[in-house]
Order: sequence, then structure tokens, then C-alpha cells
Amino acid sequence: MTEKFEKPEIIKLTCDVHSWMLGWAAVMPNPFFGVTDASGATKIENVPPGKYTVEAWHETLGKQTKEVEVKAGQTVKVAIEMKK
Ligand SMILES: [Cu+2]
Repeated sequence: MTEKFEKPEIIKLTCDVHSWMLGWAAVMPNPFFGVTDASGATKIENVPPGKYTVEAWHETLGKQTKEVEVKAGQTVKVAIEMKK
């Protein structure tokens, strides 16, 4: 199935037959995103220098944001703690 979305949003996908089936589709406004691994880490590469707001989203813990400045040729580590 192919679907086109016009604006960035997070879409909840459910099944009409099986109540336990659940998924999420994230429509992103740019190519700078990542999905965390089992340790909770992800890497976003090739981000142009500038000031950004990093947003972390979790299906039950909501979202947190953090301001970050990326400088040319540097790696920036951002720690975001998701709280219940
Ligand atoms: Cu199903």
C-alpha cells in the first residue's frame, strides 16, 4: 500500500480486526531524523551547521525538545530524558 501525506504528522495505525495490532507512521518535514536502538540512541548525520530544536517522541511518554547548535565538522551529543 502506498500513501502520500501532505504535512508532517505522527499517525497512529490500528487494525479493525485485531485490537492488539498497533503501529505508528511518522511523516517528517526533513531528512534529519532517527529511530532509537535498543539502548535508546540514534544518530542524525550530515546536519548543516545552525541552531536547531531536537524533538524526541515516544508513543506513551510524549515528547521532549532540546535546543542544539551544530557547528561545521563537529559532532554534537544531545541527551534527552523521557519522563513518565
Ligand atoms: Cu489485524
